[in-house]
Amino acid sequence: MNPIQVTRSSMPGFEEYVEEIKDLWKNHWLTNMGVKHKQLEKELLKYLDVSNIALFVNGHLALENIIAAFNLTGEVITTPFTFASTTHAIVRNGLKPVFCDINPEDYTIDVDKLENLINEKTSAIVPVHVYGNVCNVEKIGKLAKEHNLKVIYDAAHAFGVTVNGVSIANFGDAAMFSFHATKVFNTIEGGAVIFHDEKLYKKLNQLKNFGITSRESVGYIGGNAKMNEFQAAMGICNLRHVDSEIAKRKSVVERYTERLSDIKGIKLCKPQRGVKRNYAYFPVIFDGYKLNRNEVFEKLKTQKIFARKYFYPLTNRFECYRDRFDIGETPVAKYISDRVLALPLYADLSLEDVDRICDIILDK
Ligand code: T4K
Repeated sequence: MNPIQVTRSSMPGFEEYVEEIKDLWKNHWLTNMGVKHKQLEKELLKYLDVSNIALFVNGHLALENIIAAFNLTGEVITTPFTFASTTHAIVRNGLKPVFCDINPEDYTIDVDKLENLINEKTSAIVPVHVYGNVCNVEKIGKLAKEHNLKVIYDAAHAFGVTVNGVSIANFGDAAMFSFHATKVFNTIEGGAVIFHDEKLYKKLNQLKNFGITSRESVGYIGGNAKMNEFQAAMGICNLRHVDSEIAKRKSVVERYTERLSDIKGIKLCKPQRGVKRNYAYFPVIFDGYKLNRNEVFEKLKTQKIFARKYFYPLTNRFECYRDRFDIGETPVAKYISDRVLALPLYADLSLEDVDRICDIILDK
């Protein structure tokens, strides 16, 4: 049996990609906001139904740069149930992360615990649409308005998600998407920031290009975070197929749901009302099941099936943060992180393989 990894990159046909990159041999323009970059920007604005976008070499630097662009100070409230990137992006901007717990239903920030963490030093909230589950955008928006805070969503997992017909990208002051190889939509490595204030376009493009503001002036201490033309070309191709890839993921998720629902000790995420999903991840909680999360993980591994403990450990347990910040009490996040397993999910995962994975979990 071939190994099954937690995910597998979606790719266009080889010929399709080769056709897309052919022009690059004509103009020899490979990076620094070239024609493919411009084309992808335009197509993504349309696909995501938004007004402003800046592309980046990866999602992490997209997040770091949008945080930098807002000139935030002091404390930023976020959740620890996420990939390292979210917390690192805050800390690498010289800001202090303040950890809010998550809610036990969809694992996004617990809005009932959020307000207590806001003080005079708070400048922003960075909530995570984890697994593509949508945060309580209304309540977060209301609190942010009352306390004059910026909201930057880590929407790394949420490409293509809509809420009551509105693109998830439209909420908050900005939203970051990851276009990493493991995501629903990929540009190999890549990412983007969607934002409301159109003045940010120029600044973000300068920040990602060493802070260069004109031929002979450098206005910001920027880095290099530009998406190159080969990445953009991959994005142009993958965007043509993303809806059918999401549809294929949907049938994988439906099969898992059919097989694993109503089993004592196994909990699945419930679909959220009004949300059009992208089926990015399939997290399962093992709580009181005959095998615990680690046992299921190991059992699958013996059959060369590599599920992943997304997200364990919590970022507020990372050794690099120990003794540096108040890691806070986030008991629900800890509870979920100790019990969650992301099962393999990708467009081309066959339903036979889904059945095999379920049979192993269910001891059939
Ligand atoms: N915020 C959140 C909430 C995120 O989850 C992430 C990234 C970010 C921010 C930052 O965005 P980026 O800067 O990455 O754009 C993976 C991804 O590398 C990472 O993008 C992702 N989150 C995270 C949840 O998962 P690892 O360490 O698990 O990756 P790795 O190399 O173990 O790959 C996992 C599986 O994916 C492999 O077993 C097979 C498959 N795979 C992997 C690669 C690299 C492919 O099929 N093709 C590939 O090219 O982090």
